[in-house]
Amino acid sequence: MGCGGKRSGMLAVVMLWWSFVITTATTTTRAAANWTLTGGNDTVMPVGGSVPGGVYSDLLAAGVLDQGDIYYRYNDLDYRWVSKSNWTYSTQISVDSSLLSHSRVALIFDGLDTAAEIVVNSQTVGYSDNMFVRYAFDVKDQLQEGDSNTLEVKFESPVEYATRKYDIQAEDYEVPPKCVDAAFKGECHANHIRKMQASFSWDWGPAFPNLGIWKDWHLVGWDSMLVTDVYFSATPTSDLPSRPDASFRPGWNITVKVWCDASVESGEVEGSLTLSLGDIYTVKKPITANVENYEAVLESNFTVDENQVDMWWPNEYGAQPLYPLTASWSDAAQVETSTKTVRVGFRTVELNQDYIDSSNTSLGRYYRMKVNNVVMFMKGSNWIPAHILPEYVTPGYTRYLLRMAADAHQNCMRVWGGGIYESDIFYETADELGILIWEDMMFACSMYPVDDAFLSSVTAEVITQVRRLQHHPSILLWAGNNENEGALRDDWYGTSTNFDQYKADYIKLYVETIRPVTLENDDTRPIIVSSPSNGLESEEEGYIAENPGSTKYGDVHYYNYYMDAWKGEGFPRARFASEYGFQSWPSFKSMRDVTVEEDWSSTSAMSYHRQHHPLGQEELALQVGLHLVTPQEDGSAASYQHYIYVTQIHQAMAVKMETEFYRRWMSSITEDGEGYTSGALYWQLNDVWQGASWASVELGGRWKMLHYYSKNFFAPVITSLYMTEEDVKVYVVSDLIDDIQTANLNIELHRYDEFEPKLVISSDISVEGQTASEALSLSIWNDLHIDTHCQHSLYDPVDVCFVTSNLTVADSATIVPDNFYFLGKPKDAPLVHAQVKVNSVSGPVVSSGGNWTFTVQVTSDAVALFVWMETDSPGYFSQNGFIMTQPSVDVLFYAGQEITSGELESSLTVTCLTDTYPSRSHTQEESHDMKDRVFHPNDLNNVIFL
Ligand code: BMA
Repeated sequence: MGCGGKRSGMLAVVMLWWSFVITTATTTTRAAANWTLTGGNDTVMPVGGSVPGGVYSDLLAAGVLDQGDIYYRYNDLDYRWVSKSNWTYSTQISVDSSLLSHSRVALIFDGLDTAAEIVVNSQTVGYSDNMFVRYAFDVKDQLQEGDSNTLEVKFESPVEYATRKYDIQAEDYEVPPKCVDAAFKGECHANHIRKMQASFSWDWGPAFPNLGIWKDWHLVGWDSMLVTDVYFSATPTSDLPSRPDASFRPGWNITVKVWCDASVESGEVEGSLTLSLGDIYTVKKPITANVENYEAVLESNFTVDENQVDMWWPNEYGAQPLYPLTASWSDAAQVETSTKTVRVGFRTVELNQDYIDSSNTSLGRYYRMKVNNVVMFMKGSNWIPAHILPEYVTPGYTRYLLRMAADAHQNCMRVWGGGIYESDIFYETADELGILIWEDMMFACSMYPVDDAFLSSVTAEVITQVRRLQHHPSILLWAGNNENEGALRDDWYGTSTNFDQYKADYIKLYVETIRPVTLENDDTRPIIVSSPSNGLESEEEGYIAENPGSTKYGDVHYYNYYMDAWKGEGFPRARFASEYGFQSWPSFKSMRDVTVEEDWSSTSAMSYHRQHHPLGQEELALQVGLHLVTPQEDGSAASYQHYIYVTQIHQAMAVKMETEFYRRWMSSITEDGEGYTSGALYWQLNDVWQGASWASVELGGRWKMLHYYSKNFFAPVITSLYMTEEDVKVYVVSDLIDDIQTANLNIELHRYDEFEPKLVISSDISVEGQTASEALSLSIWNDLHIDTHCQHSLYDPVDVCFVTSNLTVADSATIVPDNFYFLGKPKDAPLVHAQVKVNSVSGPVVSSGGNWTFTVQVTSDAVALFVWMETDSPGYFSQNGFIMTQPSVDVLFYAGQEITSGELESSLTVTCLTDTYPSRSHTQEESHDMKDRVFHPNDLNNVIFL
């Protein structure tokens, strides 16, 4: 049936909330849609419901959850009953004759979380079983004219649904894991429900198995076709140079596909497609669309000439110009029009997996990203959901987190497979900031069922998401899952007894379902089966490689909580490090909001409750104790703050050393083929709650020390130091395309007990672009002369001194952050108890963009380690957690809200490492150990005995 079958001239839309979608509409009755939430297995009176929204936030707003914030103390456990109950969202809607006059009327949900029966005027119109699918239910026959149409979405408890599905599956064979580790305090069988896997708990987050109408909904009547998604492919008409060049503006061959929802199930639909790309190209052409299963895809090819558009570049490689692409479908009579606008960018992406040496394949393959034909080192982090309840995530918060990543020089972010396909605003912001998105499909750390119903739900999910996201220039690649190849090969869940079955299932799901469905809808970017994997090598080995953690192929996830990370050596020389990290606790300011005094210690029941990583507290204590004096805790807020502070130091330092290691291996390779590391994405950028985790930014946006450090270790040019047996190696790593002809490298040898450096080694160097190279190798005895400079009657010379590095680039705007390296361990060092304070706060300087910047002058009377400032005011500092080798340092504070310098000053606190040492009031007799004694500079010897 063509569009001649339509009966009325206008398209009626009751709900229309697609971003950038304009559809000729006759009615909009969203205001009338007041939702009611009922359920709780009949224990709860009906309350107001929010759409989009979720059951936890609605029950909280209604006062049913009466113990306050969902994250307060043990509320995650106390509120768990919510997820074990069934709930119904219902509303009454008014429908007019014009809506019903259309040939198709559908109730469209952009997202239902998760298992629900959809009922219109007491008649079931369909079911949902996947949080990531866009559902369209035909409702023309069920609706009636007037304002008393009832719409009900009846959700089954996700916990019970998953258990039910697990039980059915287990009658055949079990699909593990049966349950999360007890340390997660979570719910079982998340792998049997297509919903945010982490909502059942994770090793960094609580279980809040939400349910509700989590995205927008629309009631739409139409007679021809609705534009749902727009595909964009751009291939340059000439070879791209291998260096970024803003003046190079090639021509592009463009393919646009427009996916439409048709009003008819099959047949031909007449109409016209109008496409416009900014003011560069417009076309309107008549089309006969072929409809199958209510869908049509319209294709158009055209060319953009040279010098018409600028290329899109990742962060710090160039600009991110975006062009509006509008697709409109009009029926033949030109009365019904559906339009969608997306923003596109002109760039190419490639995951290069060439053999390192085709004449010696045993060296393995590259795993490097080429964007616009330029090989780029990927610097970034892993993204988890911004809150355990998606309805609490504002566009502003999403933007903020991405901006903080871009500010810290990140050009890549992995959307991890246990969360959600992110919001439109997330990808739009990534497009604007030049952050390349490594997009996992939402499967993580599990085996998955492969029955027909499951596979067809996954197919619908992949279609929904790939079509929604395809046009974003920021998306770098698709990855089928998180860690499931490794889980199977290394038998994480006892699958080895039935390995062939699980392997066959794995191939069915990722290789035979997800991959082809993805490629059918997006042939413009790479898809890898698993993340991590050995890439092509995994494929050649039948998808489950013998050693998926190989350093010669693909990407690697590496965690080791027993190593001495501060040495800066011993990490895998991987091709691509897509996950690695260490834990810490969020600030006291964050913890204070959700705890009470009795919780304030590392060994409290609350600390164990919020430490979901098995043995996490013990490993954290071990890691802290490797390098730092473990603060004594006495249950006071002050000692708890010291504990938090040292965990953040440990994390910042360990991740810094590991990241620098990966960067140092960017351009060299061992004889065995290890090296040529092409990316470092630390785990993890953000947090879902206030608990122990690997995050660099706390829930709410406060920076942990790691985030400050990341701004330095991800800088385009860095110096990086590490020590072999007797030599300090000084590397310079540059991501810049161009060489730096002249730079001055200064290495200083410092004692912990005096400001003046003992030795300065200065050297003029040149820095090769996109290269990591050893600039200096300094023998600690013969070059640094630590035997003379670092003498101390009680100490080993390596413990008395540390080294700083500084690189000044002549004639360039390139600012290279200063760096440092401890020859020994701070816990063994003769630290002076420094008096560090905020001397003054001046400003603000208000920029034209309305940014408020203050200058904070920090002073110290001795060398101070890990100088850490905190304030209640939103904002962040230009540096924090730094080493003071001078009596005074100016630090900028970028305020997130309007404040006075006085207000800022009075809220500022500053801590340095020796503040966490046992108090000076301890006498020698009181101390169990001489090492507990701390002296003030005025004290005898001016040292701390450790
Ligand atoms: C990896 C991730 C997550 C996890 C993290 C820290 O396994 O993929 O599953 O949170 O390590 O353990």
